[in-house]
Amino acid sequence: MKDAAPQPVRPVRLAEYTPFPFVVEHVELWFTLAGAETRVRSRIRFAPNPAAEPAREIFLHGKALALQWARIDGADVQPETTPKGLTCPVPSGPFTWEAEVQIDPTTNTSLDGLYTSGGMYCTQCEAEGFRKITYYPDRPDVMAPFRVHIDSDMPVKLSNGNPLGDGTWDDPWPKPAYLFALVAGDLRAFSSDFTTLSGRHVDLNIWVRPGDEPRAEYAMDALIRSMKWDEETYGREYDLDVFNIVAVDDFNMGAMENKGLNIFNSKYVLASPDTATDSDYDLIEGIIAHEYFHNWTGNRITCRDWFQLCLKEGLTVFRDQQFSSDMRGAAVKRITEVMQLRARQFREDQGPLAHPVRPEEYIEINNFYTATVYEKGAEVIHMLKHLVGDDGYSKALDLYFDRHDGDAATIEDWLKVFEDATGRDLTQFSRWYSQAGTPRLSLTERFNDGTLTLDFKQETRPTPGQPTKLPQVIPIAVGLIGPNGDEVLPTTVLEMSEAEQSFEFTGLSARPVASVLRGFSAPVVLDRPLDNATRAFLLAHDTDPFNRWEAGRVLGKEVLTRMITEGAAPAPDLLTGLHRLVADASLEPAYRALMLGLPSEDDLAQTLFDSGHVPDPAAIHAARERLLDAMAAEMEPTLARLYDEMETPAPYSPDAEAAGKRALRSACLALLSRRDGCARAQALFAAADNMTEEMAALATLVRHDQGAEAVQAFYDKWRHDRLVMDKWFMLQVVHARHEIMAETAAALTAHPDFDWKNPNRFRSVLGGMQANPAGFHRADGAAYRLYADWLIKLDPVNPQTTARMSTAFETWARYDADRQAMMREQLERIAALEGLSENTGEMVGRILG
Ligand code: 0A1
Ligand code: ZN
Repeated sequence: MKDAAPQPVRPVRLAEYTPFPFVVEHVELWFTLAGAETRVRSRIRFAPNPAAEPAREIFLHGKALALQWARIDGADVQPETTPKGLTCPVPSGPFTWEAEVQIDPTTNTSLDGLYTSGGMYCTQCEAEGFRKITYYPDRPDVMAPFRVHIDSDMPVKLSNGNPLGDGTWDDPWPKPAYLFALVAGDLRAFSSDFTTLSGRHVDLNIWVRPGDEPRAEYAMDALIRSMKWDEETYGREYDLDVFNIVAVDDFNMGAMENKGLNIFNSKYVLASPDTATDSDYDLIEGIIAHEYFHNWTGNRITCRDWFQLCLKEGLTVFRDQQFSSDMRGAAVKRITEVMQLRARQFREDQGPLAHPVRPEEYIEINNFYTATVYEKGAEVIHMLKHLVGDDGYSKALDLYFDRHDGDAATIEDWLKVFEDATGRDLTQFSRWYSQAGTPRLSLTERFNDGTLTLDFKQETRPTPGQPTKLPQVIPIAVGLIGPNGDEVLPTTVLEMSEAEQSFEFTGLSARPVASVLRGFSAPVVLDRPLDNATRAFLLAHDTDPFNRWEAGRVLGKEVLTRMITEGAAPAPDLLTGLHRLVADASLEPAYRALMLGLPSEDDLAQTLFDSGHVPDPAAIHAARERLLDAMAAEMEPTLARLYDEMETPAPYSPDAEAAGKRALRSACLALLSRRDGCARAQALFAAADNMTEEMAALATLVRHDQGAEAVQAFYDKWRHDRLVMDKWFMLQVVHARHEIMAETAAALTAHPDFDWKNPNRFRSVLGGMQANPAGFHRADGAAYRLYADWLIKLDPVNPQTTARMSTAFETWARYDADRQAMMREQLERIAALEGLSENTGEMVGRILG
């Protein structure tokens, strides 16, 4: 422990952007992959940047590099080096920089830069990993074509662009260094090909470890569908002769869009019916699409600086959401998106880590790959599309690709194409990019003489660094339902731009019920006082499928709130309303499965906190359990019938329809186990021929404390399979009784298979703890201590993953004084560590406030 507080680090600021004084005309790299003595030689052609102030010296980023020699135009130079890079005097015109560095990928546990994973070499350069490979202007606005030579014993040697043979690769498309990639290993390909709209033949390969080839089939199928979809929907074609994807086991994030050489966490590539769940298939499809779509939104058009991260991420998430919606059905997809947005982004936006979609400063950019940048960034585009219409959106996007291909662009450039294509002024709209916090929209209603008036107010609470907020443009999609359940006004988009604004609907013969914020047309919290009966009416009759689900959600939340704060009983309106929907065979099974889901414990904690209560995690858990018991009792015969009807025939197929049936069947199983002593779960566990049902059965058994034998059997069956074992670890923690969750997690971290340096394995236990809120917030603080112990252990090994995982504590301010003190104690213990990474230091500092 240190005596003094850590030295403050100076943040990087958007306002201080200046262009780099040089352009890079070409980069050539020679890698000699020799374990701990790996060498990287570079030859870089620089020229003065006409758009910047002339400079007589150059600064190149570099981190943990052993410089062997450096030359400018063939003459030796002795640059001045620091832990962050080097500075060297340069000629006034164009010049060639050459240098050689030695690096050690074998001990690089940060998984950033060049590292080894399971005997293969691979790279991760976003956001600032390239500087750990060689000296370079490692900033996204410096774009250059690259040629790469790889000298290695490994049979497969890959880099960006097109292969020239013998481990040499040429990427003609200028790119920033964060899109550089290199892989070398004993790999096998699952291969296919694709012919683009204009007739370019593209070889497609997914590289995996020997034996895993069959498990890449689904990812390949998703890739081909993504390539076709981007041609049909956005007119975007692929632009190289080959597209490679590599699966690696040790990876900090989901996947990475390196030009022509995407690198994936193996969890998001490999799938077979016996090892992957429906949800894995769904994620693989979405992430394959996301990374592929980056080829245009991210790679061909990149970001000027990291403050513009949402330019590529918000748009690419929006595009992958559109794709999944086309593949799997719009209503179910939208509901799951919104559930995730609320669980991750609203939580972030309402706590100490709130930041704008385009942040204005950072210490460590890796801490800003957040739900706000990604998911709220996508919601902002969703709203833009509402405001300008489908036609306006498509004109603006065509203009964006035309005008900015090859650029490192900004949010201003992005908004300008919408203004130019549609004639709309987006000045006020741009506040969505600069103001943090979730707007709260409140609604009251009046009906007089055939006129319905909706009175809206918007308010955004202060967030760190932003004490006051201005009104934002909020598209509010509204429909009206008549008393007999018929729609009397189809969906219409109201545009709210004032702090308070009213909208009138005239000529109505009877008072309708308004369906407001249809399809979740804006990322806001809607506060609308409504009685149970009206909510139940919307649950039965809303013609907008999202809002029909939402009516059940809000009703569920209100019922649970009353159960927790007033000891009320589960409301019959909710039970009968849900029962009717679940039994309605005209609705798709996936949608009915979502109807059976209740608001999460974390969501309820935030709702209670917002309404002035101090949430008690154990009481929240208990109320939810009581409501689930009541639902099971109310619906038992229907659930039993559906459980049988929703059985899917062998062989397993991951398609959306079959997955929907299994989702409904699993939801029925979970409720029925409250009535049948887990008889069905035991039988299903013994008989399941696919991982979706095997996991559903095992989770149910663990939840009811009947899992001991099944847990052992599952381990014996799957111990050889890393991805399945991740599930085994996680499931036991997530579904543990909250009273013993901390001990369960502690025991699992002592298990010989708990390879904690592997991020997937680490996240399976520690992420599992977060997903069990009553266990995480146990009154004696045992889980807080265990969690912090592991963050402390991981930080020196892998700062990025540690920093991300520290968000488990971001909600500390919601809870009672004892829990607050215990959580702060852990955060302060971490903050005081000697040698704490800047990544974790920044996060913990912001969480403490
Ligand atoms: N651009 C990737 C996400 C990503 C970001 C950072 C990484 O390493 C620190 C890795 C991946 C995406 O959006 O998929
Ligand atoms: Zn992305």
